[in-house]
Amino acid sequence: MVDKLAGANLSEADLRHFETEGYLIVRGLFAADEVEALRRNFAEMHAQRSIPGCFEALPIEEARRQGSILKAYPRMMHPHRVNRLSMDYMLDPRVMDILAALLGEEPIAAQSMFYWKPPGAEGQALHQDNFYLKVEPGTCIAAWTAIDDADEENGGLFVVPKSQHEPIQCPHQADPSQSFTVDEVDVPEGLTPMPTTLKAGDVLFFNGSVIHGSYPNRSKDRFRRAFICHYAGESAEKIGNGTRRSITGRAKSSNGRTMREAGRAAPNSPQPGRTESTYGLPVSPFRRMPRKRGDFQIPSFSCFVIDERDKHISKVYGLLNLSGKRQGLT
Ligand SMILES: O=C(O)CCC(=O)C(=O)O
Repeated sequence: MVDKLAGANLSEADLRHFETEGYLIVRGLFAADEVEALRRNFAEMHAQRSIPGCFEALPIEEARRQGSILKAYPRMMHPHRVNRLSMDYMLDPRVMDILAALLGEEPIAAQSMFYWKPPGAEGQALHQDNFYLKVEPGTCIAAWTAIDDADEENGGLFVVPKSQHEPIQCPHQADPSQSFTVDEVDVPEGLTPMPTTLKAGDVLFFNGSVIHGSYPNRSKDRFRRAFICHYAGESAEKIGNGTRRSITGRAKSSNGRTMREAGRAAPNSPQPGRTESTYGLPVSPFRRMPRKRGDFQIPSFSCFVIDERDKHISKVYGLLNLSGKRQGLT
């Protein structure tokens, strides 16, 4: 356990807000010159047009021809793996201290992303991050840093307060004219999506079960850039398809914490198409099912965990079909 408020510059009321509402906005965590450095940094990366494993951008005219400006400004995945500044901001002690307070333990960085969201771009339909990150036990926390002022007009983020207590839903098909991703979840009865209004440099933290998303950027000329990182507590046994063994030491922050990155595939976990793990244990057949739309079941809750003997075991928590019904438990 860490002392919840040590170093985080949060109040007891902030912690209570995060616990009861599922999110917390920290105003002005990053100064204008820091945000400007991030803007410049990502503009330089984007000017390269392609960084394997991170992004590949089409020329603007071709993106328009294909019907989505986002194809010229795709989200960048895991920029921290190829870019020092991204790593520095993902592990920034101000962010890590707040996460430690919110999690009640040391954070582990799981992934980073950069969103451009130019005028006219689609949004990202409502979803829950832990459906994808699969952190267990517990959940992940997102730190969503506004790189531009973000509001309803330019496609700022919506959160559904109090949805952190909701189960993880099986998504249905999103409207492709509104969302660049295909998944969408429902807003539970009695809860309401709330728009957030952020200034560049503000950071929105939210629980991995919180339903959130965004709508298209309806502005004429305002990009809505965001640097988004996801974290888990260090007691997590599983993140994505990785297990403890894939959580490797990566960096030390200026406050002396050992930071770890958990985003890569576990060296010991089975790769697609393989039928057994490196321990020779059988891989759940569900893992090898293609994830397809239609009447297909998706293996969203099948995963690998570590038992007390530190061996991988396959454990199927339950299959969900696309109407969101549980198909069975083993
Ligand atoms: O920034 C957005 O529009 C959506 C980002 C998001 O939902 C996420 O990172 O999980």
